[in-house]
This record gives sequence, structure tokens and C-alpha cells, in this order.
Amino acid sequence: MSNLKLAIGNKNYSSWSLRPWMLLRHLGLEFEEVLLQLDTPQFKAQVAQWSPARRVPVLRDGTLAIWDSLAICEYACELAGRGWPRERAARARARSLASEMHSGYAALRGSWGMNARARNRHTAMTPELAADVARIDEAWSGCRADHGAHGPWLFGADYTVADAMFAPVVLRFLTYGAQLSKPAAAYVETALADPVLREWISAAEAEPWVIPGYE
Ligand SMILES: N[C@@H](CCC(=O)N[C@@H](CS)C(=O)NCC(=O)O)C(=O)O
Repeated sequence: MSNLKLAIGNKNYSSWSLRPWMLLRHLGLEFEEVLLQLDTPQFKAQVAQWSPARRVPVLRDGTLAIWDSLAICEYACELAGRGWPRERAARARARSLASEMHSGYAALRGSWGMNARARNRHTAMTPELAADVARIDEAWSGCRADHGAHGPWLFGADYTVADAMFAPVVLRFLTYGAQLSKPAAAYVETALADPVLREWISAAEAEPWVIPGYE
């Protein structure tokens, strides 16, 4: 029996939670999911019992707490013995992309917040936002050009941390109608057809909570 428990935020809004959730599911690691409702009076007290950083996501493995999405992804890869590309150069590239996503794309995050159930939202395009979208398009297209012959994901046949880190971006592009190149648009199609991501979206659609500040 698994000792893993993953604390997440609302599935509609918590982009950071989606990332390790996707990876754990794709790696076939069993875990108990605990949803802490964001923006509620009880959230701060609840999350403090899970993580010193007081944010979700947090993974508990018995008494061990692992917080921050990328650290959780790394831990999951250690448990599963996979999750990064097998080949060293591809692995380095996947780590670079995952880190770039984790630390960058401020304009994208600021303008196009994840809202898994929202469609046909429109915002003014700024040069910074356009640059973030173009950079992600370039990154995805490059991966698909180099690894597409081996399978549908960024690094071919296997779902990796890089795919998980970009999962919320796929949802943002859907919500806000990003204009993408053919290879990048095809990657969005692949990611949206993934039954694991579909399960998350369905759960987000079923959530009764609306946080006006995130809408
Ligand atoms: N760098 C962190 C970011 C985590 C984060 O900002 N989580 C948000 C929800 S998506 C949160 O817990 N917000 C609650 C708060 O700030 O009180 C990660 O990668 O996990």
C-alpha cells in the first residue's frame, strides 16, 4: 500500500498542483489526494499542517514532506525510476525546459491565469505575453521536431516531467485561444486528448467554488 498523499489546491485554478498530479498519475504511482480549498479562511491553517512553505502542492511520503512542484516531480521520478528522458542530452534539455517553466514566463502567468473550465476568454496581447507564447511554441516545436518520430510527447514515447510542467500552459492556451504553429497546436491536441488531463478537467468542471480574483 502506498504512503503517498498529495495535497493540492482547487483543480480549476491550481496550476502548480496540476503538474505533480499529472506526473504521479502518468508514472503509475498510487497516492491519496487531499484538496485544500484555496482562498478560504481555513486554508492557511490546513496547509501549515502539510508544508513549512504553506503552499500547495505538497507530497507526503509517510512523515516526509516534499513541497514545491518541481521537487515533488523529482521525488516521483526517483520513486518510479523514470520520468525524465533516458538519454543524457535529452534529459538535460527536459530539465532546462522544466526549470524554465518553473522560474519564468511571468507575463503568461500574470495575464493568462489557469482556469481549467473557462473557454473563449480574451485579453489584450502585450509584447511580453507574445514573447512568452512564442518562446513556448519554439520550445515545443523543437522537441517535436527532434523526438516526434518516437511518440506523441515532447520527448517521444514517454510522458516526462517536461510534459507535466507544461500541462497548465496547454489549458491556458485553450482558454485564451493562443495562436500557435502547427507542431505546437498538434502538441496541444495531444495533451488535451490525454485521459489523465481530461479527468482533471472534468473534476475542475464539477467544482462548485468560484474565486472572483482568479476569474
Ligand atoms: N513554487 C511553488 C508555487 C506554489 C504556489 O504558489 N501555490 C499556490 C496555489 S497554485 C498556493 O499555495 N497559494 C496559496 C497562498 O499563497 O496562500 C511550486 O512550484 O509548487
